[in-house]
Amino acid sequence: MTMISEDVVSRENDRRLADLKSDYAHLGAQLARRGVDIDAVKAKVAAYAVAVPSWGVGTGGTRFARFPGEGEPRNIYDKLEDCAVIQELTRATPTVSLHIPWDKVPDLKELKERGAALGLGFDAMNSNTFSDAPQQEHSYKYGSLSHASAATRQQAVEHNLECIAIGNALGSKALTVWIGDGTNFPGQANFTKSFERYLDAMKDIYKGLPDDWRLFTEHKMYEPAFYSTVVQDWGSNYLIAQELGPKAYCLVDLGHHAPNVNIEMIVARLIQFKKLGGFHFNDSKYGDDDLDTGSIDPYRLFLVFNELVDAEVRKAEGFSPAHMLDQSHNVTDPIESLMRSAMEVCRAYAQGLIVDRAALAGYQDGNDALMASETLKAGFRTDVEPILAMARLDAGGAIDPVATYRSAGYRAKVTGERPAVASGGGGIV
Ligand SMILES: [Mn+2]
Repeated sequence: MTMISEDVVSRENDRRLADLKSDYAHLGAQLARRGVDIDAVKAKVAAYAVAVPSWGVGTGGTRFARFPGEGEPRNIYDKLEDCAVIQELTRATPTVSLHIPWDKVPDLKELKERGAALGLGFDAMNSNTFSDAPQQEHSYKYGSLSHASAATRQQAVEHNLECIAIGNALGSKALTVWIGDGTNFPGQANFTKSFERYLDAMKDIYKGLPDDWRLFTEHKMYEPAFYSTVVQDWGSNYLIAQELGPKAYCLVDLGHHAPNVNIEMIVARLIQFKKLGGFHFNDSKYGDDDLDTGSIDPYRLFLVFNELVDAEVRKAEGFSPAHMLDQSHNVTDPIESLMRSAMEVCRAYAQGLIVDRAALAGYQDGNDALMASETLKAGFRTDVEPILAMARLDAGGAIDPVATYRSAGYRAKVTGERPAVASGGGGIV
C-alpha cells in the first residue's frame, strides 16, 4: 500500500524527466573529467538511509508556545503514515525511530505489521526520563539516572529496560539514552557523585542489552538544565562509552555543542577510537535550535560527512554509525521539512563522495594549505542534485518530493480526517 498515489508520482516525474536526464548527463560529463563515475556515486547515495524520528512528524514548539499545524498525527499509527509519505517520495528514510512512552501501544505485533505494510522498519529506540509520565511513582524533576534517590534511579533503569523489550519485539537493534539531568545553580549537586550514580545506573541498563544491540548515549551541553548537565560534552560521553563496554557508543547530535565547536573533529576522534555510534542531524544558529538539517550551515554538514566518507573509504574498523534526523518543525509542514532534511544529508554524503581524496592527501602531506582547502571545497561546490533525484527516481520515488507531495494534497486529506489540536503552552517535542 502507498500513502501517495503512484499515479501522482508518475505524473509529476514525467513533467521533470527530460530535464533531469539532461542535467544528469551534463553532471556525469563534468565528474568524468574529474575522474568520478557518476553512476557509482548514485549507487552509494541510493543505498544511504537516514531514520525519521516519530516525534518529528508532529509540529514542534518552544518553551514559550506551540502552534499546532493542520492534520497533526494523533498517535503512532498516524505518525507511521506520515513517515511512509517521506519514505515513498524520498526513498531515503526506510526506518522510524520510536519514542517511549509517547509511542507506546498495547499490541506490538500490530505495530510491527503496520510498519511493514507501509514499508517501514524500526530504528533505535528512544527512552524518556526527562519528563514525567502519567501515574509515574517518582518524579524526574531533580533528575533520573543520576537522581539522589535510589528508587528514582531504579525506576529510570526499568523504563530503559522496557524500551529495550519493546524494541526487541519490533526489530530494533539500539537504544538511545538522553537524560535531562543537570543543575541550574552552582553547588546544586556534586558533579562527581551525580556522574557516579549515572554510570552505575547505565551499567544496569547495559546488562539488559541483547548481544546484537548497541547502546547510544547522547550528550547535551545545556537545557533543560542551564548551569550543568550530567552528560555535558563529548568527553563525558566518551568516558561513558569506555566505562560501559564494547556495545556502548557515543551519539552526536549536531545541536548539542557550544557555538563554534569543531563538530567534524569530534566525529573524527570518535571514529578513530571506535566509539562513534551515530547522529542526530539538525541545524542551529545560536544553540540547540533543532532547525532543519542543512538549513543554516550546509558547509558544516558537508564537513561532518567528509569525515564519514573518509572513514568509509579507508574502511575504518568498527565504523557503522546510525543516522537519524532530530528536529523541531515549528513553522513548516513537518513532512516537507523532513523530506528536505533527508535530501540534505544525502546531498552532503554525495558531495563528500566526489572529493578527490588522493589529491587531498597529497596536498595535506605537501603542506599546500590552499590547494587542500580548494580540493575539499570542490566537493561542496558541486551541485549534486541530479544524482540525488536520479537515485530517487530509480527507486520509485519523486524527482521533486516537495512539489509531488503538494500536488498529492496529502495534508488537506489528513486535515479532514484528524481533528484539530488546541493551541497551547510550551513544550518542545
Ligand atoms: Mn537528539
